[in-house]
This record gives sequence, C-alpha cells and structure tokens, in this order.
Amino acid sequence: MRSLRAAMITLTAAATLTVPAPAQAASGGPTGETFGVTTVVAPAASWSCPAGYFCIWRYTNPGSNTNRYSWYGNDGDYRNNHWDDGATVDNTPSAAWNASNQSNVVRFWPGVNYSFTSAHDFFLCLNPGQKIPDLRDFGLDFDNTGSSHMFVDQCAY
Ligand SMILES: [Ca+2]
Repeated sequence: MRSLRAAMITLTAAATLTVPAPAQAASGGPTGETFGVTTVVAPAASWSCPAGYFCIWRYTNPGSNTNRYSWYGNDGDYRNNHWDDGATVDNTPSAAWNASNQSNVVRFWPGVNYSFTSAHDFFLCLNPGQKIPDLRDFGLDFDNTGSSHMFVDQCAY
C-alpha cells in the first residue's frame, strides 16, 4: 500500500473582523432618505402607587415599579400572594406606600390575619399618601416583616 504522507492541515482561525452592518431602513419605513435622529430620554426612574391602592416593594429604595405588589383593599394573608418568580410575598416587603384616596390609614401587620409576632409586637400605620422607601427606617426594622394589611379610619384600635 502506498504510503501517504499525511498532510497536516492547520486551519488558522479566521481573523474575526467586525464589519459594520450597513444601515438599513426600518422595515416598512421610507427608504432613501436621511433621517434626523431623535434621542428619547426616558424619564428618571421613579416609583409610584395607583390611587386607592396599598403598594409594597420587594426591595428597599425601589426607584421604579419593578417588584411592586399592590392591593385595592385589605389582605389578611400574604402567604398566597406571589412575586413573578413564585416566591411568596409574605415577610418580604421592604418598602410601602399607602395611596388611599379615601383618607384611610393602612395598618401594616407583621403577622398574618392582622396579628403581631414575637419579633414585632406592633403594626406600622401609614397615613394616606405616606410612603416608606425603606422599612428599616425609624429604628423599627420592619423590613421583610409585613404579612397583612387593612385600610381603616384611624391608626388606634
Ligand atoms: Ca393574600
């Protein structure tokens, strides 16, 4: 058998060139014209809560409405409320906003069914329009604690 010299073929890696893609008109748009460029600057991110709602956020100092959960009414048990990833809302609120448009305060409870817990023998009371971007504030350390809330006429009960 004839001996063949194996030819070693070394494939050199092709140089990677970055070639700018030719500018293309938007599909369906006019072509052959030069367009002015309009830069749309998004407004500074901000957080908000719809009128009439009680809103909580998963993380402190939200700055946007990402990871916001809101209710138009009372909820005595956050265990059956879930974030997008499936995690329970219970014991996760880190910011809160009472957007009541009926002059109601919100009692924000550490336990389900409007109860206290061994770690927190108090509830927070948010006045109408009051927002708390960081529930660690006020020395209350209410971060990751809220489990139920109700709209009521007054804080005292
Ligand atoms: Ca619930």
